[in-house]
Amino acid sequence: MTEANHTPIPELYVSPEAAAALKDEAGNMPSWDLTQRQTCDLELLMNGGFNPLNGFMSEADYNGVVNEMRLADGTLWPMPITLDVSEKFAEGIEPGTDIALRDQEGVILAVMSVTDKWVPNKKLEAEKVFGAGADDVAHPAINYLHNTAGNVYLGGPVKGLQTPTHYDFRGRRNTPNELRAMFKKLGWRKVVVFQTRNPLHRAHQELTFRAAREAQANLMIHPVVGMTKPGDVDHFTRVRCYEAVLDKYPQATTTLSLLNLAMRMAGPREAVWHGIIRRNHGATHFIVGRDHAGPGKNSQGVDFYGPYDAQELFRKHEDEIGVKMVDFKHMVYVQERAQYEPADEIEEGVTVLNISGTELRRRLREGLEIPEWFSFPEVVRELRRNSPPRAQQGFTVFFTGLSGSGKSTIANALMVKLMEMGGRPVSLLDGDVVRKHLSSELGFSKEHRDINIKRIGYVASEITKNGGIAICAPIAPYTATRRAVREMVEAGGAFVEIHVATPIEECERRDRKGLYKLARDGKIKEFTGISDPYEEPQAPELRVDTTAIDVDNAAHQVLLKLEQMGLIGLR
Ligand code: PPS
Repeated sequence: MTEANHTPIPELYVSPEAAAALKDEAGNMPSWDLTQRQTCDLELLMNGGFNPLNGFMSEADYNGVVNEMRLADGTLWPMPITLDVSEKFAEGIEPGTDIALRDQEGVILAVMSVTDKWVPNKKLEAEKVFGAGADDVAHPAINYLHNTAGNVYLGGPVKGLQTPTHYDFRGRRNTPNELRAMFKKLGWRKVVVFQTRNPLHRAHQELTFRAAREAQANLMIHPVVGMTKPGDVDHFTRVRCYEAVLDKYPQATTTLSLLNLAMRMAGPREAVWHGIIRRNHGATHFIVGRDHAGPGKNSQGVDFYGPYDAQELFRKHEDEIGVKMVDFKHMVYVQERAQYEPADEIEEGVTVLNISGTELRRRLREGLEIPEWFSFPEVVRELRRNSPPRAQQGFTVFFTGLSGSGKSTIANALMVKLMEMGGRPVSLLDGDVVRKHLSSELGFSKEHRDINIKRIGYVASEITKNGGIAICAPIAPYTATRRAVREMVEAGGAFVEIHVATPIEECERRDRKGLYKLARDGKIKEFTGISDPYEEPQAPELRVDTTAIDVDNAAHQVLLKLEQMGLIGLR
């Protein structure tokens, strides 16, 4: 186990001739469009990363894995690798059917010969595999189970036709056999692997370097770039950071390779799974911390698994996993000695410095200093580029309120004021204008209003993500739809909801467009506030009522709010 195994591992790819023939046949097979997670799983099935699996799991393997962490033949395997499909697709599929598996662009990657079809007990799967709080969709894998995964699982062996295409960092992506061959060529007999889904800072560099030195082994930084925890730093930024840190290691004994794994955040079970995957990639040692691959906080704000010990489960199965566990030492910076040391080896009375993940994010957000003892300047530069201070990030101002409440007028005034300040491009998505250009075929039913608002939200989120300011001014009468837009936008910047709370009596008294009269006369149906609902926002960032204040004043209140949130700097 402590000597690397350089023998090639079985892959599921068929010969190029067989692939060409299967591709022709596949045109007549039922075809399944893989989800992003399934595409990641398929890649590792095909290239041997999930060896000994030869396809998506059968029902017997699945039951064994969920209940005992073992395949039906007794082999240790902690994670269900299943092909979930919709009930509709499953209707026509029986054991014996071959199905074509396609990526998101429709390219046929593999053919699966279905042997099993069953309806899983998702609740049980969530409980057994992902632990406490089986219905809590704050856990990314439980969320996938309940909100993305189809209700039927199909299992069967897979024949690989083609590897999924990656356009980014191609030189850094390696299959298990490529790594085995490389280790053989370099004469690397011991390889310590470090798994991560975060940028590397000095503490990680110290810990990995130390781990490799203690094991007298070479080191492979093996970050996950498939799917990690929602909210993580994107892999493009991370890989640029890893490449920068690579220079800080001895070149002859350290390498970096990217793993296109879809993580599940399953703590101890995940650690064991990662170990098996790394064994397949030619590792002899694997760095594991007590809280390896943790899912973080549940929807009550409490840690999902509480304090847990992934090392314990790993150690118990070390022989079967086939790689040796190396302790993830918690490294801290000792100011007096100006160096990193393992926290459990430090005597009392010295000054220990540390910056938590939350504190790092705050400093990045607010453009504050990040000291050199904490991270490398190259890494900090990349992170700052990815997460500029708030006053340089994009954001959306979303006005909502009744027809005639003053949304468009304030929005226009705000746009002009922001343009006067300069610095960021501003786009106005006014209700009437959007309905002319983006939503001209839509009416005012609940369904159509929702489509209209989601379109506005999508455009606003794109503008926000790219550093611009989007000002939206639709009625947007439904709370749930406004929440959906908020979520979309917040993935790329701030969302500022302004309720223009001018009472209906005042809106009707003004009746600028004469619409209230028409609505009262029954000439316009489903008119908001008269014959259609308006659900008031419960906690908008700001509420303004234009009954008693003028437009300029209202727009200025919005500016003050933006300033308070750190989104603009008033001169
Ligand atoms: S929604 O509910 O957010 O999709 O509405 P929105 O896109 O903002 O469009 C509202 C403008 O359309 C005019 N209008 C109506 N409003 C409400 N209900 C009905 N039935 C209706 N029919 C036409 C009205 O001029 C709204 O403009 P504003 O600027 O809000 O006065």
